[in-house]
Amino acid sequence: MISRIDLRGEALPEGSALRDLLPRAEFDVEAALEKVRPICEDVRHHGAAAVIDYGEKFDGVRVPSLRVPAEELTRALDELDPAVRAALEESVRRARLVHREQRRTTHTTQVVPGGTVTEKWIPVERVGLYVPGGRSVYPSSVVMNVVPAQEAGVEGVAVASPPQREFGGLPHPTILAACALLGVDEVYAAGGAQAIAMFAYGTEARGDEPGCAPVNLVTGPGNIYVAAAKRLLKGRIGIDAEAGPTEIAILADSTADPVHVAADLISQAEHDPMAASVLVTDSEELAEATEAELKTQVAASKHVDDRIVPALAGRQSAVVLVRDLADGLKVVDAYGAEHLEVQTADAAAVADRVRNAGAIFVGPWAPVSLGDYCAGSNHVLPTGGCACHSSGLSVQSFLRGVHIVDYTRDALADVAHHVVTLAEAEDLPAHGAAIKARFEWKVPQR
Ligand code: HSO
Ligand code: ZN
Repeated sequence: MISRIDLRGEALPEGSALRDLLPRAEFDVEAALEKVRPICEDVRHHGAAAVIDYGEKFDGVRVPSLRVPAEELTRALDELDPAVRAALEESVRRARLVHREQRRTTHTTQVVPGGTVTEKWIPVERVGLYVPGGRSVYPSSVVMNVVPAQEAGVEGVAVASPPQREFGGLPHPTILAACALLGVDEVYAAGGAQAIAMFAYGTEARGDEPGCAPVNLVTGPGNIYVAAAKRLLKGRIGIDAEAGPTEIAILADSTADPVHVAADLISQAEHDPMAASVLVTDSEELAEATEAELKTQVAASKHVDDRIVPALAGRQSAVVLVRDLADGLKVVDAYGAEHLEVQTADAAAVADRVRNAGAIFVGPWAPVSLGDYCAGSNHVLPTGGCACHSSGLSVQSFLRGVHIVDYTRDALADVAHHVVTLAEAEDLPAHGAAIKARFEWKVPQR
């Protein structure tokens, strides 16, 4: 059901050579670009009408209005299963605790007497949060997008999620309920590339229905067309990341429990036939026990044929055997998983040695499922190896750091000669002149 890669033979190669030995899903955003380009252009020129037409084409339902009426949000929250509501409230509470503490504070550095640089963190004015529909209806993703935006102090928060035919063209009721729970009242029944284009270009008001004002930043996971639209519109809007299929890597030794390891590998395979589940271990016994356990647990799972089996059997998933944990660490660093579990002896110390992962889950009692819902951490994380250079969604994603430069006459005079020298070295004499003009066209001598 899951393939094996045996790296115990010789010394591990470095860098990209090692990466090439490891499994990874193909997620060819480039190929989807040509498909989404005309969609984005249509939305740019025809606004809401184009978004509605594409919704009819791709989601199979023509929405009466893009903007979800306020009473539908209230109704969805009223009708939400009380147990789901309580769980979402706990998820929100924990996420707020963590995200509130991420808020960076304004800091002033006195560079020289009379010369300061203050770094001020200013929230983005207006954001569009994308929440997928279809196979993945995740109210938890509403929480993971909205909480950091709110904790950052973003004033304009709009959510878009695909219209669902069985709900009369509204987004899924649990998505609406989660928005209502979080106090988000601007929700659009729009999905795919057309939703991202709607956020980027805005749409006009139609009759009583208000338009969608353009946003500055779009965040949230989505399918390949959402990723392609983000890539296409990046620049006009800011984006968080181009989310690919979900990934779990588990670094485990002989102390790990194969029942837990198998359950956790299946837990992310359940998302998507393209999801990746990778076990990296120095223990052949654990590898064998996990493979046997996978068979038993998969047989007792839901979503088996459409997601779990193709995900585990796909070339993106594998059991990777390594000589020792040091090699295991090299492998997980080269892979840069979205989620990495460390299930080894002294797991905290081993986890501390990891460089590349979107989020790290330490020991037997911190499975990825906990992080997906109720750890307090964020579950919108870098995929496809992007953990080597990017972070998951956080309050920081919604803030911009602005430098405020404040110098007195004396402080400028002290450094004027250096500025003029560098300006001349770069053949930019007007830069130097902007300094000299303040001192009777002379460079102050200090
Ligand atoms: N594991 C997914 C997030 C998710 N899981 C939502 C359950 N619901 C990507 O991090
Ligand atoms: Zn998940």
